[in-house]
Amino acid sequence: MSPDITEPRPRTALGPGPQSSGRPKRVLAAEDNPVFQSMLRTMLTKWGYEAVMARDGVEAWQILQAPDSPRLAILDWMMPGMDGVEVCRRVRAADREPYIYILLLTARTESQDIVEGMDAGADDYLTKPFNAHELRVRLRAGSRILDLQEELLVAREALREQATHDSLTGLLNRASILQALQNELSRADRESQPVSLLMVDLDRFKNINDTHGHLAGDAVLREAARRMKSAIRRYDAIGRYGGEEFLILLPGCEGETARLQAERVRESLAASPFTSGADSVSVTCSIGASWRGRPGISDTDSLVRDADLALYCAKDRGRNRVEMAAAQPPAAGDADLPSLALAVDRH
Ligand code: GH3
Ligand code: MG
Ligand code: MG
Ligand code: MG
Repeated sequence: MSPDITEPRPRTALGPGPQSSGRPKRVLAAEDNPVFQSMLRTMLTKWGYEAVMARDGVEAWQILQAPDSPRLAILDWMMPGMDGVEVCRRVRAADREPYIYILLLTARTESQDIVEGMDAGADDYLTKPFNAHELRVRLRAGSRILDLQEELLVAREALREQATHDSLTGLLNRASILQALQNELSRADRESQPVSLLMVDLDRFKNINDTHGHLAGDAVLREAARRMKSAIRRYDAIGRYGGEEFLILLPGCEGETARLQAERVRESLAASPFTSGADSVSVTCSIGASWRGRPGISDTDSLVRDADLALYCAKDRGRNRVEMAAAQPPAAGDADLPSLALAVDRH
């Protein structure tokens, strides 16, 4: 049953003041009339909000465009420069996240006016002169909606993270790293830049599982992911391609630069043993690198296939090493040849 909002009520009945992550919630109050302005400021502060005041619509719109603007706004309808309804329209047209909850204050009581205000995107309205308790409970209702929306955004972000990342290592998952490669190739086309791809496979990883158990194997995968991630540049991308296989994208790299980068990744694992409790395990990896020059014709599939072939050679030649595939020739007619192939540079 809803409480009678016109009745005075003890302060404690409304619980603690409105907070957002430990700070008082900020409320924008846009009002041109100095008497209403100071009333609003006093009430908001008393109710535990942080009041952010605007004297007209232009100022309100400026405040609401800032990235960290208040998410609750009380807008007077009639204001010089830009009225509250226009501010509403602009906020909704900007369609920003997180949502801004707008309460319109109006002296108008005609239902067609109310419809116009709500149509412009207001969430609620109060007619002047308004009852303080009513404003207070309506702000609380708005605040609850914003809290719910924040929970939804957090849940959506968690789902996105789950769908795009590998749960064991926290790296991009297979679909995402392949998508990143696809995006990078399109960008490289536009900017006429080379791209390299490393396929990394841990050496004799089955032995690690067999000797130390699967949990230790999992810990090795996590630590290997962490080390490789620290070994690459900020704008490179790394993902888990399969069990103990990883893909690393190196935008802007070709030939020797890619090989040096691959050596750095290899070294990051081989440099020191992995320790877990009393156990100490030496972990190495083999890396196959493919690259596309500028202009290049190779697509995602051919780069992956070529890196895979080069990786196979690295395994064949003793593991804990890097092998480069030759760059694909730029001639369009050669695109389908399984060429690449087999030309693996010796280092
Ligand atoms: P190579 O040097 O030729 O790559 O030998 P390898 O033992 O690393 O290769 P193989 O393909 O024979 O074995 C890979 C092993 O990785 C087998 C599989 O059980 C293990 N593996 C795959 N995913 C996971 C995982 O998520 N956790 C653990 N602990 N092991 C995994
Ligand atoms: Mg006014
Ligand atoms: Mg493997
Ligand atoms: Mg392996």
